[in-house]
Amino acid sequence: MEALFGDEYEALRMSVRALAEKKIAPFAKEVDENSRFPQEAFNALQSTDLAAAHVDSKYGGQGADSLATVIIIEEVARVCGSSSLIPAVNKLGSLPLILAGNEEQKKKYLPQLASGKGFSYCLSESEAGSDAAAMKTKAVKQDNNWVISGSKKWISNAGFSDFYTVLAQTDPALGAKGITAFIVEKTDGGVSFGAHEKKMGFRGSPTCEVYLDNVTISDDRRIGAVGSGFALAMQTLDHTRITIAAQALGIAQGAFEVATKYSHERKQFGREIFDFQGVQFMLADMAMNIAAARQLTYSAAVKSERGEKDLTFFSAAAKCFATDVAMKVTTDAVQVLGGYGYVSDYPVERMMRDAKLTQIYEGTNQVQRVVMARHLGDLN
Ligand code: COS
Repeated sequence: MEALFGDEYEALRMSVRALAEKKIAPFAKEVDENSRFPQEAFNALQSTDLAAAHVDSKYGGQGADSLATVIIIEEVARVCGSSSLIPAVNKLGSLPLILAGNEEQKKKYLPQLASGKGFSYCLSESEAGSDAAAMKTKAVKQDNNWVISGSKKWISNAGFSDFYTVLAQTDPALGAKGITAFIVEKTDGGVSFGAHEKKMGFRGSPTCEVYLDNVTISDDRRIGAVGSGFALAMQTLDHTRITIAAQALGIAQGAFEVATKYSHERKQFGREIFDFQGVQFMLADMAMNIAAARQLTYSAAVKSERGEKDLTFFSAAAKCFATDVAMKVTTDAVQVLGGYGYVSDYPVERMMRDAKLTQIYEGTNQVQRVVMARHLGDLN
């Protein structure tokens, strides 16, 4: 961990923080209120190569490692959860290609991703959420083509992204072993999008259904072997659940800072409310839990980078722990601010709404516990 966590990561944190405070934070409230895409954040991240920093420099990206990507997402989430989904979704959508795509596919898509075209991930369906292998979307081989039909639900940045990794059944009789991954482009015939979901939080990030109506693509859009898609989807989540932990960490950090500052400004009974032990204990607990979540998240990121055998356990643990911490911290931050916390003059109510989603997506925290329990044997 020490070897990987050097000064350059702190320098990266400071530069992303400065960018986020100057170019992203000023729009966070209005983006949330109007449920609009955070275009200013996208412009700021794209112009500094942070929107898809994980893309290898060979393909025009920054080649940010897992820990650097976590720090980028954390710092953006500290001021705006919705904006932090830009780098997080780009990594999630493109990771199957990075892990299992061939060189031609990488040369075709990764430079476009680095140059600002988004990449989304299409796994979930209306009847296949936690039970992802129960998906009904199917891909049928016709000569050298695949015809994909079905629909995918709760797809982050749908409509904004140009590219979609779509998981589809290619042999329903085989269950999880009959699923294959494909790259679908927004402009492919038969691709369309549903209305934006009206969400509790993360309102700046479009979430829509993706409809696939006999989308016909050639076999060179298949990622990896036929039937390898479910394992690839799970392997992808092993790496990207850490980015959700990072997002949660950033949201919690942002709420903690607002609550601490407020506790020194707000006076009741003739003194700062910080002077009351009841408030001090809440802030101390927030700081303690954030520090613990950060250690777990960064260790999981290092394990992701090194491909260590207990990654599956650690990524689920980091996601589960950090997102539960974010929910608790943001709820307590609202409590510290009292009536002011409950209205949108301060950002903590938005942060509390955003935190809730982190406990649900990329696998509910109940699924994370299932994953951890199945991988206890990987621990040293
Ligand atoms: N890495 C590589 N391969 C994996 C894997 C991993 N982490 N997890 C599973 N696989 C492969 C294995 O090959 C396994 O086959 P074997 O039995 O031969 O080992 C196959 O996939 C099926 O795995 P499993 O039997 O564990 O699948 P389940 O249907 O029981 O599903 C859970 C397990 C619940 C953990 C999985 O469906 C899941 O993570 N669900 C949540 C999905 C999710 O996160 N959705 C959010 C939307 S994505 S943003």
